[in-house]
Order: sequence, then C-alpha cells, then structure tokens
Amino acid sequence: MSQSPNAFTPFDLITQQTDPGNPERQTLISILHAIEQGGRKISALLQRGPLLGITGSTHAQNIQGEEVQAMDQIGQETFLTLFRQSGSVLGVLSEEAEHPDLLPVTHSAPCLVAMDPLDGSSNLSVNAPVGSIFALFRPSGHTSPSGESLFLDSSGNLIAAAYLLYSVSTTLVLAIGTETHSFTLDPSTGEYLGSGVALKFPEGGKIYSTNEGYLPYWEKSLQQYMGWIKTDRNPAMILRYIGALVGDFHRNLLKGGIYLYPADVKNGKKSSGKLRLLYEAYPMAFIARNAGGIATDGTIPILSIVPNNVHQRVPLIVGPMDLVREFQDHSGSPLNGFS
Ligand code: AHM
Ligand code: MG
Repeated sequence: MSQSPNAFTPFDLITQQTDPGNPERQTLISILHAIEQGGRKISALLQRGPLLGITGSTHAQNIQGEEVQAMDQIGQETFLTLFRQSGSVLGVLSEEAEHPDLLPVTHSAPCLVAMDPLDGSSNLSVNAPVGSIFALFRPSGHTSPSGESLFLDSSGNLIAAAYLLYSVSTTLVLAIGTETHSFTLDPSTGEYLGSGVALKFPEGGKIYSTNEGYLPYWEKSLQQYMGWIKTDRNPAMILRYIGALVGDFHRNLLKGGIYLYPADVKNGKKSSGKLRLLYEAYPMAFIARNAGGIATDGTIPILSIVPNNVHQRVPLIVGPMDLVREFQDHSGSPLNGFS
C-alpha cells in the first residue's frame, strides 16, 4: 500500500498483482494506458457535451436494435483506435459492432478486450452518469477460425476488468489479481490516483437497484422477493436507480447494495434481460468477486456461464455476499426457468 494518501496508481496495482517475469504484465500496462487515455478524452468531451452537440442520437440502430447515441460512436472509435495503437490487443468485441475487430499486435502476450464503450448512453441527454466497461481475456491456445470463436473459446480466461465512471468526477475502477481498486482522474495532470486500499463491499447495506417498472413481467418468486425487501425485511431496503450499470454498481460497491436486471416475459416472449454477458456481466462479476461480492444469473454464478454467442444477454444480479444470499433465500430458484 502506498504511504501518502491518493498516490497509488493503476500502474502500481498491476505491478503489485503480476509477476515481473510474466510478459502479460507489459500487455496489461499498455492496455491500461489505452483505457486511461480514452477515459481522459471521453471525460473531457462529456464536460462540454451539449456545447459540442454530442449528447444526442445518431438516429441509427446498433446490432442490438438499440438507438445509437453520438457518444456511443465516439466511444467506440476512441477505444478501438487506442487499442489498435497499443499493439497489445489481438481482438476487440464491442456492444457497438456486430463482429469482433482483429488487430495487429506487437506484444508477445496480447489480450482480447470486450467492451461497452459508453454504458447508459441514454443518460447523456439529461447530464446523468455514464460509463465505459472492459473485460480482458487471455486468448485460448487453440487457433480459432473467427473473431467470434476466439472470444467464445477464451471466455473462461478473464484476467482483468475495469470501468470508467463519468460523473461529478471521473473514476477508474480496476480489478486485477485478487483486488479491486478505485482511482480518481485529476484533470489538471491527467493522472488517475487512489488510496492504495482495496475496495470491499460493506456488509449490512440496504440498497436495491433495479427498474421496478418491469416488475409485472418478472417471475413470481422474484416479485415475492421484491415485496419482502420492502415490507417484511428489517430494515426495509431503499431503492436507488441511476439507469447506468456502472453508476448503479459503483454506488452499491461503496455503500452496500444489490443490482438486479432479471429475465422477463413480455407478451408471452421470454428474454434474458438486457445486459450482455461478455462486456457487462462478466466484468462486473469479476470486479465484484475481487471486492468480496458475487454475481449470479439467478441460478448459477455469472463467471461460470459459458457463452454461445458473443452478444449473449444474461440476467444479472450482483452485489455483496449478504444481499445476494438473501436474494437467493427469498426468491427461490431457479429464477430463470419460467417453466
Ligand atoms: P446500454 O449499454 O445500451 O447503455 O444499456 C445498458 C443500460 C445499463 O447500463 C442500465 O443498467 C440499463 O441499460 C438500464 O436499462 P433500463 O432502461 O431498461 O432500466
Ligand atoms: Mg451497457
């Protein structure tokens, strides 16, 4: 741990958590520089967002059928360019691109990056928090015929995860090895600085974060849990929902709260919720695990799920052990059966 407060950097964390002889250390440092650089750029743009006319929609749809905001595109181009320049990234999977991009590498142990370059982008038009999410995978040893299979074959090799939260200040949360740390961007120097104390979910939190407007579409057992947390639980839980996973997760990490984006059934059609496994659920699950928490889809841990599609959606329930255990006890399982 660093001696003076707020002098601990993401670089310190990587060197603390990796072996000096491991070629992956240099790769991680170089990818981290790209994430830091992208964070500085996006953060500076967002500061002036409406003045630059970048907080609105492009009126196009992405491959998920969602409306693409101008900042979704800027985030995509920014991080893709930086990862390309790093020479450390073999492939980039993004929410904003149908197929993974395969990139030229110069480092001996390159990684794969799955990202949501601008999470919660519909918050932009109202100046509410947004984020960027990253999952870093070690490529599997097999030769994969396509970018898709490269990511699918390597999905079990998650080695680091990070998010940037663009809010009143810009925060970088990085999970690597066994720890999760938080750093604040100092816009005057461009440095990301933290205390050196690893983040742990506090116990005894009472926040829940979910879009309760969808409650009629959820499974009965989940509806019962929602009733229990508000009436029978002592103390009753309180609702906080920003509508950007990064913002909601970050508050819950600091204060003790559970985030839920469950499966639903609308007009007889089953869905697995909205969030994507590889670049939303996995990285949050990894960050949570290192902070003493857990993520589940309602029946199995998120980190045990083997994807069959790079843009696969998954129900996500993530938070500290005590609240997720309580959720399991009071909702019954399986939650995602809909049988
Ligand atoms: P996005 O990645 O397209 O921005 O969508 C994901 C976001 C999450 O950050 C957030 O938790 C969720 O969508 C909010 O969805 P809803 O409006 O359905 O509650
Ligand atoms: Mg998202």
